[in-house]
Amino acid sequence: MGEQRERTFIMVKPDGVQRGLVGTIIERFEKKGFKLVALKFVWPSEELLQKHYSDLSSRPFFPGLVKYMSSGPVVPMVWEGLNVVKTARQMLGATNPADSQPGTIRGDLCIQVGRNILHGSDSVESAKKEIDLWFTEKEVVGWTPAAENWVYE
Ligand code: IDP
Ligand code: MG
Repeated sequence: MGEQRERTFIMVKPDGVQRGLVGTIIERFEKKGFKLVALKFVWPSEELLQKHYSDLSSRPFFPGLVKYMSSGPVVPMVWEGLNVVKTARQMLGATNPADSQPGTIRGDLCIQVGRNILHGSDSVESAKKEIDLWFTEKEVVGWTPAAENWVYE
């Protein structure tokens, strides 16, 4: 059961919100069988995004990335389930949508790396950091879906 409680941080980026893709993106994770445990709608500050992307601060695209990410509201979420970090990354597709396989979220719904509509944690460790950065402990809700025994054997 403990393995099913792995968590990842997924965020619809400003272009995903502006293009009306919030529902579509949530639906992909819901239909897969993962459990939503936190969600909000916020217009993030540049300061928060600089922290979120601190690993990329030396990259030439960093200023543009922070500007893009702070250009409008985003939808940060926490999803829970067995191997959710790795599986969610596979569901997202490659960072550059030009390389994302058809059938992945990015592969189906976007075209350029600078407008790739959503974020997903790349490891269990970064998921923990990102969840703590975007949510308080109280905002992450533990619950048991009625269908849990039909998703897991
Ligand atoms: P990831 O989002 O798939 O984890 P990262 O390498 O962590 O990819 O990069 C974070 C975000 O920075 C990407 O999702 C994308 O929005 C942006 N990004 C990455 N590489 C480039 C680039 O070469 N040009 C513009 N934006 C980039
Ligand atoms: Mg990343």
